[in-house]
Amino acid sequence: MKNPIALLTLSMLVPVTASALPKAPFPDPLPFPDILDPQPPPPPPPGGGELPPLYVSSPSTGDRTTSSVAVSWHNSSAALAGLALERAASEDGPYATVQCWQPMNMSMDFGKVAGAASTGDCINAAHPGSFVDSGRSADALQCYRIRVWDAAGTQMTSLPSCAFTRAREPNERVAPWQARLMIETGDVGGAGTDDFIRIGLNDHMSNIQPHGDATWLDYPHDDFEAGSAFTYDLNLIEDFDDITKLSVYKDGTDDWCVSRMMLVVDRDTVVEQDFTDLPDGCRWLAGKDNLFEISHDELRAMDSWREFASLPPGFSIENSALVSIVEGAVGHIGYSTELYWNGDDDGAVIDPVDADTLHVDIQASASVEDWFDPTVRIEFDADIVVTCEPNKALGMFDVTLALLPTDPRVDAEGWTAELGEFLACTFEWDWNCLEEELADTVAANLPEFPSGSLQLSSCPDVHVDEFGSIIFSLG
Ligand SMILES: [Ca+2]
Ligand SMILES: [Ca+2]
Ligand SMILES: [Ca+2]
Repeated sequence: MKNPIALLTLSMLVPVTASALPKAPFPDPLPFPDILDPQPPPPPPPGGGELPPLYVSSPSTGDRTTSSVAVSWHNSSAALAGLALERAASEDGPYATVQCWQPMNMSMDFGKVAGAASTGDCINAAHPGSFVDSGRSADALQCYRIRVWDAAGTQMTSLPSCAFTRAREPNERVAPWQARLMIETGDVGGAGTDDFIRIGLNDHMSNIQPHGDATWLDYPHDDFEAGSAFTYDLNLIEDFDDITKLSVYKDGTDDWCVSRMMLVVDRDTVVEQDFTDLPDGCRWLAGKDNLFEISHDELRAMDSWREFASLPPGFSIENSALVSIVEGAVGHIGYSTELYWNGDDDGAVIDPVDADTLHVDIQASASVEDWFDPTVRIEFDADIVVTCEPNKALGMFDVTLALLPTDPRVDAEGWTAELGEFLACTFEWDWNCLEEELADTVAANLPEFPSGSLQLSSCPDVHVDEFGSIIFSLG
């Protein structure tokens, strides 16, 4: 197993502050349909005739605090007599009215509207299209839907949208600098798999906030073989408390049995699962039962979760940790591109260039239909950029560190033109465009780590050593 970071730590000196980390800019591929995105109102009928009759569309959730959620919606139907915003503690309800709007000039008979709010509770005005729902509990799911009715008493109810209120105030939040998952595969017959595995740190459905923080796992070796264990770097998340669900999803038909897993965030173990007491000594993900989840409430009830304390990265980031991050990022991208790891010759090598530059050299393979799979080389230099600003309130310095790739380049081992021709670029008359896209995608996704903000008592000297590790020293 790879030792992530540093032999020495700054744990007594360096609290990690809450700060936003950039998120991966590429969309995560989801095997589930995104069916519940808030929708704009339907277009007016052709020819500019009458407005469509009563309609309703899902609300969307916006800013979240520890006690409120901003909700907005569309509805401008001419048939609308009243509109209610409803809330529940889960998607399935039961829903209760938060607020409703009923302009006086809309005549209607409330007696006909079963379940609608009473006349007295509605505001005598047109609905505003948005509402900040306050007085909520922290770190709790809030689900919203819209109910509308017309003057004849016809009602419609939208699909729900949900959001977790924030768990902590902004100055108390933790923006993790590292998230890793150790996975051990069971040792019984057929326990290993060659399927893709996706680890989710929150929901995969787009109507829930937060959602979509997930990583496809693939390193340049045969992953998830029986009896093996490996630690995977996961894509980072902006806010530790946005880990609202831990899921393990298997995409494919090769059954898999997991014996242990452990989620480690900022060097602190937050979730441990041991399935060795089960009949096969492991938990099967097989057939349609291909998803294992630990819910928000289960996570929050764990002692290891409640006792989470982020530890800083320490005095160095070892070369092996940097290589692991790069290989994890390429494996994740591989799920949605033609890039993949093929055998022991593939992988990443990171070498020093000078005191503040690393050279990254990735060898992977590309799958090409009806052809052989060429080897693909991706290379770039990564400049280490350090900022250090005084934090007067704390009498400390806010320090950030980023790896900025320069001049990424890709070569498909002598078969550049053929690779382009066989892949997506044919119609753009640019046989290299897939390669350029790959290089940009890889480069854009690598410098995520370590880019959190640290607080130090002085500005550090940061340099690359002869082994291609990053060393911090306090002046
Ligand atoms: Ca299997
Ligand atoms: Ca495998
Ligand atoms: Ca692999």
